[in-house]
Amino acid sequence: MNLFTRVASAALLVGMAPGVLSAQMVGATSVPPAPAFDAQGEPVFVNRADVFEYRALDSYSEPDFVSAFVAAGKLPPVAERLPAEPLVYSTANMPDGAGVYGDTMRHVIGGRPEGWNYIAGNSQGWGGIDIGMYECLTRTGPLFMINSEDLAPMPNLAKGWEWSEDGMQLVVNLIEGAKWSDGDPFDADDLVFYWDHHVMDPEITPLNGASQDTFGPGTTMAKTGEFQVTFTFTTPRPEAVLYSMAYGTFCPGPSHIMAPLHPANSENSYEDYRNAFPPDYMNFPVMGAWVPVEYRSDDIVVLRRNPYYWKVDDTGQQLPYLNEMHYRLSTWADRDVQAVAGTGDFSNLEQAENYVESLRRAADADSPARLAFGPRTIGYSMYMNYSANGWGEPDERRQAIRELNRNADFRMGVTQAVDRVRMGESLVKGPFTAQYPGGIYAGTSFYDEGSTVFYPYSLESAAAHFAAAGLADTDGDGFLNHPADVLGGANVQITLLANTDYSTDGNLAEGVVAMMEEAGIQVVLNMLSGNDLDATRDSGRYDWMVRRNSSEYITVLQRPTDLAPVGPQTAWMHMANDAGEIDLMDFEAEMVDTVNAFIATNDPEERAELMKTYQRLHTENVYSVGLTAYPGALIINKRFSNIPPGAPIFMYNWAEDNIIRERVFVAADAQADHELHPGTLPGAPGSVGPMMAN
Ligand code: BQZ
Ligand code: CA
Repeated sequence: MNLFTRVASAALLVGMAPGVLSAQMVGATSVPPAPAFDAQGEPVFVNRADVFEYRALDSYSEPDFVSAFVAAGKLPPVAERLPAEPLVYSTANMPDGAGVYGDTMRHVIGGRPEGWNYIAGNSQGWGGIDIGMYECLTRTGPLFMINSEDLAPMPNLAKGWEWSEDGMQLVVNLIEGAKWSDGDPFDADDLVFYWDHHVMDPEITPLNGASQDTFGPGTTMAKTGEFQVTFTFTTPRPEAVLYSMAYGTFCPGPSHIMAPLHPANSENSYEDYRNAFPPDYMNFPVMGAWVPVEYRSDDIVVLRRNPYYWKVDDTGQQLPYLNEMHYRLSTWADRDVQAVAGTGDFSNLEQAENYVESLRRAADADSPARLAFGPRTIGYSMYMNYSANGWGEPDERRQAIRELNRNADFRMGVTQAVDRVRMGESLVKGPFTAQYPGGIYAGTSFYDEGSTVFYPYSLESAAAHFAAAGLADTDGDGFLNHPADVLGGANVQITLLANTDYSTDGNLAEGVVAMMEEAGIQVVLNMLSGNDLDATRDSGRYDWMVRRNSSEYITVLQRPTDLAPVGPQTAWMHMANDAGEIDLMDFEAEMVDTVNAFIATNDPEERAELMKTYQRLHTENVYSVGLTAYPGALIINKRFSNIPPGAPIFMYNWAEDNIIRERVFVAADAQADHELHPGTLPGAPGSVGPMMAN
């Protein structure tokens, strides 16, 4: 019996049949309207082909200092370093036209590199470092500026693709003749190594979590040419899968360096392999525009331009324009501070507590940085661990909580104990935050208000639902107890996992603790740093988790497999046990069917209808407890050119992808000498530091 049949509601709302409610219970209402907040700056909408195409140019050029390496015989001429038909960016589509070489973008990040083995699950510390190093088959970050009638993933390492007549196969043609940053050829073998020994290897979870289910249950991939692979699906033409071939889930590694160290080809354990390229292993071969040449622990990662980068502008200049990339290893809050102060160059202003101060500083006429708010796409939810059949070997206490999490009345009590107005105002006052019930965000293309069920804040109703869930404060200490036959009738005690790298996550988690205490539920905080949090989450060692949501609730098309437990290892809050069994609740099974149907269809109307069904299932059953949603702002130093107007900090991907950094430049008269290794290029894989021309 799901929540739906128990909850009476204003019938006008979503046409639900009124259910049975006890006197004190308060039923569903419509979502309170969010305060109006207009994004600053609108994108200039174009078609994908207006941005770039693949073709041969008559001649190519490179920075003068790179020509010195060619003259010294250390590098082949630029034409030989490029593919036959490089990716050619149209300068007409560049906001400030063709760029000039030089200068650096100084990022500040709050994560820390574990190593360069991205496809075996190493984190590089986020903040754009992985986005710039590991390029993927398709690209979706820049889709924020693509006309809706042309909306589909952009080509990238995959220059084109075609569906078989029956739609069961997809032939993907790779760029031909491109090279890794150490000169080794990029080809289909790199994709086979990634797919066979990472996506399909149950012992390995690539960073951003690609598994076979990411590409559709039962999907296979085979090499069908030196620069061609063919996917075979179990349902016809799942075009959404092309989004999964973008950043995060299909960004192959350099198999010539990695395959010999994989457990399949060596005595290495999986742990040895995962850690085979530690952060001080320099010049790790990449397809990205910049290569790591220096690493100082807790200080900085420095990258230099990749001399084999396979993209040019239509005047023939090999990209990138910027010679160097910095990632200062600090905190996320410091990223905001340094960006507005001008000692850093870039920030996604996403911690609402920093808005007022950042706005004040940026409003200054001589502020070094531009600050522009985008759409309300930063949002937080609380997720409950629903796995009650053994995932992560829970002890008796954890098991009791997981069973409570699966109780519809318990979830209803929790969500109605959350005062979302107070939650938002605890971060920042003003028109920023909206009351967010969970699921797809208001204002995004698949959102439907009529399908969104909102349960208003009511401690009285929460208490009634907790009572209906069998909880009572039997020892009178103010906290609800389990029934006598569960844990000896002890107090309910819940651990709440949250990310200590962001003050926002901590503030929201503390808000949950305080509001649950008011409702008589004891919650204990477990604050962990990003890398440790991910490991704890993926091993199931938590009861509840505060999470900043990703693109699945904004664009839906990016990461739809994150919307429901469609596979045994795809939903962080509901994983299968060691036997591979996943104990879905009825409404979860309905959500899974809805998401799979969404992935399997290309019909816009069908997709819209399926997402209405999904949104109703998610919100009426309280699949997650939405907390708050608010707009982010992009802060970029004013010396940079070619920043696309209206670039959101997060939509299909983060702004580090969206602004197309390989096209960004600094005009000659605005260049600052921030380069730490001027005149150098990345050296051989594993060698220390950058290479000099002579
Ligand atoms: C942006 C982003 C670029 C990951 C990360 C970090 C990890 C999560 C998420 C964001 C950081 C910045 O987000 O907060 O503004 O620069 O890196 O990747 O939160 O802990 O696992 O999903 O992207
Ligand atoms: Ca008690």
